[in-house]
Amino acid sequence: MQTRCGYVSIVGKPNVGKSTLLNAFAGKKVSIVSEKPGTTRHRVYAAVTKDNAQALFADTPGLFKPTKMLDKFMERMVVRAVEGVDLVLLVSDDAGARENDRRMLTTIKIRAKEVPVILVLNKMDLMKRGKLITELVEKWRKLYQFRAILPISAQSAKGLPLLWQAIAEALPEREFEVKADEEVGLDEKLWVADLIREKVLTLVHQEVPHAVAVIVQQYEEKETLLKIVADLVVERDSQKGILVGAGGSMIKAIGTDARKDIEKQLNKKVFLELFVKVREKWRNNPSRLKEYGYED
Ligand SMILES: Nc1nc2c(ncn2[C@@H]2O[C@H](COP(=O)(O)OP(=O)(O)OP(=O)(O)O)[C@@H](O)[C@H]2O)c(=O)[nH]1
Ligand SMILES: [Mg+2]
Repeated sequence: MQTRCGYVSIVGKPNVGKSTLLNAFAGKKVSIVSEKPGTTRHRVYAAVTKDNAQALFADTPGLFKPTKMLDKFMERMVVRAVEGVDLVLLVSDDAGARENDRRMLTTIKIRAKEVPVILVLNKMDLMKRGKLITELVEKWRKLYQFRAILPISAQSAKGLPLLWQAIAEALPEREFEVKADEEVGLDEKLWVADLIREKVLTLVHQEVPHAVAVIVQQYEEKETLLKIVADLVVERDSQKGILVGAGGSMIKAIGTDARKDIEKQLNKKVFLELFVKVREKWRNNPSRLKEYGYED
C-alpha cells in the first residue's frame, strides 16, 4: 500500500481553535485550550495516523503583534514552524480576515512560498446561515491561492473527516516516520506545566494569566502516586495576591483542577503541590525566559 506522510504546521491568529483542532485529530489533550488568546506558548507536536496517511502535526502559538520578549519568542516559534514543512493549515474563525490573519499570510508568502496551504475556517457552529459561509469563503479566496478552503467546527468534530482527506491528499508519498501508536515530542514535565497553566487561564482573569509561567520543580514517580511540585511565577506582588486568592482559595482551586485533570489524562494518582513566586518582569528578561524553557 502506498503511504503518505509529512509535516503539517497549524498556524493562525490567537484563539481561533488551533489547539482544539490538534486535540480533535489526536483524540486526546496534547495541547492546552482556553477561551483566552495567547494560550499556546510552545510548538506542540502530535503524530496522527489514519489509513494510509500520517500527519506529523505541530500546533503553534497564535500570531499577534509582539511587545514583550516572551511574545517575540512565540512569534519566532510560528515563523520557524512554516519553514520546510509539507503542508500548512492556516486556521481562522467566523470573523473574516483580520489584521493578524493578514500578517500570517504575509509570513507564509515570505517563508513558505512553495508550501501548500489549506485554509481551515473554524467555529462554523457560530455561523447560522450557509450563505454567510459562502461569502466568507469568497473573501478569503481573493487573498491567497489556497489548496483548499474547508469550514469546520473543531469543537464538535464537524467537517474533520473531509479536512483529514484534504490533508492526506496534500502529503507527499513517503514511508511513515513513526509507528502508529508512538508518542512524539511529549515531554511530560512541560505538558504537566502547561496543564497547570491551562487552569490558571480558566480561573484567573484579565492580564494576570499572561504573566504566569509554570515550572515543574519535582516530578517523581512513586510506587502508588506521581508527586509533582511546581512554581507559578508572576511579575508583581499584586499578581501574586490574585493568584493566591483570599485565604489561599484561588491557588487551591487551581491545584485541585490541575490535579484532577492530570490524574484523568495519565490515569494515575497524583500529589500536586504549588508555590507562587514573584520574578519581576520575567517576560522581558532573557535569562529568566531561558530558565523557564522559552528558548530557541
Ligand atoms: N464555538 C466554537 N468554539 C471553539 C471551536 N473550536 C475551539 N473553540 C473555542 O475557542 C477557544 C480557543 O481555542 P484554542 O484551541 O485554545 O485556540 P488557539 O487557536 O489554540 O489559541 P492560542 O493558543 O491562544 O493561539 C476555546 O474556548 C475553545 O473551546 C469551535 O469549533 N466552535
Ligand atoms: Mg493554542
